[in-house]
Amino acid sequence: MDAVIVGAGFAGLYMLHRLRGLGMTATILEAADDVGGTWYWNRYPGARCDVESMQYSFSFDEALQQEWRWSERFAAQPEILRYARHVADRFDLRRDIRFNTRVERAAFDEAASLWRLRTTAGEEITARHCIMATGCLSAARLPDIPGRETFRGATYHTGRWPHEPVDFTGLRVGIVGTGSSAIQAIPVIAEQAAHLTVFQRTPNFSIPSRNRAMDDEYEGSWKSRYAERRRHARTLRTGIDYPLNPLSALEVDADAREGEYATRWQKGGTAFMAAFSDLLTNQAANDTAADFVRRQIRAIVKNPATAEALCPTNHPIGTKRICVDTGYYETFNRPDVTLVDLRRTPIEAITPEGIRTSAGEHALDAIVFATGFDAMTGALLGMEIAGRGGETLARHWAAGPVAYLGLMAAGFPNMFMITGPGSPSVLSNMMVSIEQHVDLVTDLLAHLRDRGAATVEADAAAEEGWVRHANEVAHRTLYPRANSWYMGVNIPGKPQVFMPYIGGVGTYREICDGIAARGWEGFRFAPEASRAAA
Ligand code: NA7
Repeated sequence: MDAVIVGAGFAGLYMLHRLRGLGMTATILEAADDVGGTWYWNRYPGARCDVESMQYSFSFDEALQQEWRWSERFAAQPEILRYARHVADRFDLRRDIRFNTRVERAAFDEAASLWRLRTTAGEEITARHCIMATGCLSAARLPDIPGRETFRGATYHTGRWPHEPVDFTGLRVGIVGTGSSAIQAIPVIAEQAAHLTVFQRTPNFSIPSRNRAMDDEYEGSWKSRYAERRRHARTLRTGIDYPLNPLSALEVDADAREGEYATRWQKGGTAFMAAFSDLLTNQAANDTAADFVRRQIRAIVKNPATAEALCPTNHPIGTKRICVDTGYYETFNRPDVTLVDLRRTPIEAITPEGIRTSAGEHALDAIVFATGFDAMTGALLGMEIAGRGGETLARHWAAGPVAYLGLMAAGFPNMFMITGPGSPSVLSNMMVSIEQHVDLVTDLLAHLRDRGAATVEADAAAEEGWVRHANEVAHRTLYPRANSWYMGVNIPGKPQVFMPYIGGVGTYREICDGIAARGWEGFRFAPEASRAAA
């Protein structure tokens, strides 16, 4: 086989399609029993994309993008999963996908120039190239709270939600965490449960989505110029086409600033963070946006103590991923919802009956852990990956992930990471970044074939240079000031480095295109091992 792809989310599906276009043989190995990746696993109540559906979709096929119809401005998980299934069927991808197949080891056989993968069922699969399409937020993380196993009721993780319906009717439910997943789930669970207790360690900033049914005019405005708008989006910082204000928040007067924030708050969604050009680089500018959101929280939430507890104070707005909600803050006005501020009363233990904080026990029938992921590296390091000389990825990344362009790690020939650490990935519209990386890998493999080489790998100096550059760019922004999963802070013992590339989707694409145009600068090509020996 020419290539094995790990993961049948959007990255794996498109990669398979492109490899077939090159005339290559390829198979996807997928742990789940269906396609969809993130959208297969994250089926918690309220799960929804925070990038508009007209943009959170593939652009590679004009007929596909014209024929698919989204029902809402922000699509909910079931609809996005239907879309992933549609893509798999429309391009006849399933015949090359092996479901219920989890990879536990991938090792490069230098003598044969082959990757040897082993599944948890003990099967070995070999291929010339190995493409990791394993996702950035796919290794779900449960917190190390003492007594977790002793709880008598049902427990759930938002990122591993069961496929059978979950009914909270009449139950006392507790939810741990207030990140994007919790902020989407809380209003929906509150509707059903007898009582919902929200255990909050760090409050987050959330912007209303103003989600609504898709209207024909809006859909038409995209579809009539789809190719052109997609091209434009690829040049932007986040890969999302929304109005960007080129002004600094500090160069306009207070009224104009307030007006800009109010308009964006009213329109909803992550475009709020594009209200001014310097919100993520200048603390004083950022403070003006953070203050605006805190004032909205205080205006919405009726109980002043609850409102205060919900106001984020310890990170600049946007430096932890901004949340997008439907009725999140309003939910705390319900009599059957309680906020527990863990900064005042920390969790001591999970007991058979519920969750005990320093203030006493909260009796619960079910606990939802919305406690996030081992982001960007978790899925990769969850496998044993060995490159040249048996060097493992875990050792190579002992001080934090390093990879040239976030695409290839030095010493791991013919292994590619789609949206790996060091690429814009989670700071962007994932669909745009996935398509760009898949296209890049496709071009690189075509080049490899044209020059008759057997392996390509990142040069160690190029890798080091890229990591240095990515770090410099990150430290010009406010992002490193937050204890975020971007920095690996949520995982005990994980090296704290800023993992995604923050230079922007458009800039990153230009850099990659330049590297390709200059004959794939920073990549090393080698002939067939046997031919080299001869
Ligand atoms: P996040 O954003 O990592 O949120 C996890 C939440 O869980 C966050 O509020 C954490 O608080 C909280 N948490 C984690 N461990 C604990 C313990 N031990 N006790 C209390 N609270 C805890 O994950 P999400 O799934 O919401 O979102 C991930 C991304 O998916 C999101 O950004 C979107 O891109 C989609 P903390 O902030 O660490 O104090």
